[in-house]
Amino acid sequence: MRKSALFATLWLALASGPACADGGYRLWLRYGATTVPANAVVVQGSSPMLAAAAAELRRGLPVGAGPVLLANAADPRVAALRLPVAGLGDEGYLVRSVTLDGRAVTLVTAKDDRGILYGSFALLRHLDSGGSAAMIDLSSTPTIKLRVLNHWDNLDGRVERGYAGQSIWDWWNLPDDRDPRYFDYARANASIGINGTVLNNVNAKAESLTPRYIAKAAALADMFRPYGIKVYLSARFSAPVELGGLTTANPKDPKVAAWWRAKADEIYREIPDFGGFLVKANSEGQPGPRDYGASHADGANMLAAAVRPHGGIVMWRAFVYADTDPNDRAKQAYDEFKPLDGQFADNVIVQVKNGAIDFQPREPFHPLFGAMPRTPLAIEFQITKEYLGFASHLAYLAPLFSETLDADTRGRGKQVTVAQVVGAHQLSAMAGVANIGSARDWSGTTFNQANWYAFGRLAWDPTLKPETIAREWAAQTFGADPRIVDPVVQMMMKSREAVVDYTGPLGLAHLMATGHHYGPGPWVSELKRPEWNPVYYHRADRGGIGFDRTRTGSNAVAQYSPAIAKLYADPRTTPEAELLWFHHLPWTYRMPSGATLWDAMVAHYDRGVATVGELRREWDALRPLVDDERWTKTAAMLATQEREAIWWRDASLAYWMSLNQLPLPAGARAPAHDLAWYKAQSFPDAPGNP
Ligand code: GCV
Repeated sequence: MRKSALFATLWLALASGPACADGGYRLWLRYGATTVPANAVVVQGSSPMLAAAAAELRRGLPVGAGPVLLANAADPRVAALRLPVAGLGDEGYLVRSVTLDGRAVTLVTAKDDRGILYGSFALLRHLDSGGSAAMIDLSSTPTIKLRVLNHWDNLDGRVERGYAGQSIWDWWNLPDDRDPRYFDYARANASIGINGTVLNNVNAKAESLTPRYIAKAAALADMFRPYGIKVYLSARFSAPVELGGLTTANPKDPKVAAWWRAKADEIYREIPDFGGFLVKANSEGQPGPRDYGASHADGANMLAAAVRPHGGIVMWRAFVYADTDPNDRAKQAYDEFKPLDGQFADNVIVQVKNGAIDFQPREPFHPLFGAMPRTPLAIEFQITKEYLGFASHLAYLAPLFSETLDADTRGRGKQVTVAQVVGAHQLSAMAGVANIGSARDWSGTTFNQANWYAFGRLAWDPTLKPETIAREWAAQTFGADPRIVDPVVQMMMKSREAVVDYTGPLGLAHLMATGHHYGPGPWVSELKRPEWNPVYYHRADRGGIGFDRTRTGSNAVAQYSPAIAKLYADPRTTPEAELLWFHHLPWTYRMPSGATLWDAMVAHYDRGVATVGELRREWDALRPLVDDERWTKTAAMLATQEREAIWWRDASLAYWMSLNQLPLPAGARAPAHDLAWYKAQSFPDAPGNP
């Protein structure tokens, strides 16, 4: 057997079978116990980042592997090989099997140290997902510049919409306690190309900008730096009043601007490569420039001026809506931001959620994508599953992410995808609301780790296919054995659609219970702000269901390009999956299948529940191939999911039937309880509440 084939076989054997238990702590970086000798990895040059890359290879390369050479593309020996490195951009890498001085070597090269770091992880990913050790040829450059996690972590340790324990930042004991977990966090993020992290909640406390907290953030920044990860902070707009004793936070007041400049200088003295600020302003009670009659651009530009001398940026969120605005909530961000196109400083990026409401299991892409050509737009996804079953439902989110990234913003014939809009500017970013917490397995269960992984991989390359990502994640997480990888990928690929089916099919959205957003509450109608009530979104009554966003309704369709607006204006050309997002239709409306809308809805609810039953059976069959700890926890999670999928279906159907007075289609099971029973369920202690 050739050395390379022997090496691959040995690697597969070590990586397959029930891997030793660690409660999921090692994520997808589950290297074997034996490390290669130090001289199996040779580094040309020296820097903390190169040292981190080499250490990772020594930790992760399979026994017998090597030699691996890490060297800059400008190194004379590398240059002499005349490799195709000219096209590599910042952070891009080339990993090649080459012959150097008569010896076979795996070369990891790039134009910068970051590229070498990412190339090293790419090599490990390749080998760990069953790739051959012979004739390696990997090359990639990221298309999105800033690939950033947003932690909604509060300074008291709670995580808003976090379902995996407390915050991983032990704020109290920082900066002294440099928990090794921070180092593993950095490794995991670097392995998927994430290069920034916002440490604190967008519902920010001004205290995070005090010297005490800046020192804590600086300690984290020191640990993350060798892994290419910059630290950012969410900034509370009223901090000049709360911390600086000023009487105003008006962005047009020179004293306010001076306060922020001094604050930025102070931060950069402690964290020289500080990334900048993330701001949630005039949204859900947060302060902002609108409090002073100034625009979002005025507010963002004032902060941008403060960080500009240091090379920092401002990520300014477009997630704004107000109960004082009688317009459709889905239209409000566009109405507020579109007129500001071209008015933002060039170190501001406007951060837009994937859809116009709020991280629902399915939303059409946000109409701002494609509508602000002169402004860099970051896309924000939620990795934590506030509306998709918290940590206890299996919902693989790459299909959701890709659905938005691949959406055409122009309409037939002139395709410009959301991903292309996001990547169109020098400053480009993708943000993901983290699902990371103090839980031993970081994300609540093993399958939730896949969403963190998928976010990073898609931020690096938005054209990657969800199935490809699932396959590489499954192989690294469970071993590159097709007996487990194939069924796991199959489970993942149908999981998100199942959640859509049992929570809100055919374009329904925002049907969850109050506050914690856990479980069904489509009947909720008594909350103070109209747009906090599910009835606002589904508008169901005796006659029909759905939100009319066409010309006869809110006309939100007009915010899309003319070709897309035309498609959405007609229920016959609206994608079935988004039907009730755009149209209010009679329960008896005939679907293309010939079924009535009501019968089709019931079929979706039933399909969702049935799919979760399949997931359980498929996981049961994998018991011999997964270590007990991870298998048992996932089995328990799937049992919860099945019970709750039935709850969602039954509660929703009981409520719809109370309105439409229609019988269930033949063969459909009646809800287990009456509507009053479902309405009486209460979970004030559900996790993740702010
Ligand atoms: C951080 C939703 C969530 C809030 C979150 C908000 C946001 O409304 O429920 O918890 O606040 O989005 O994205 O700012």
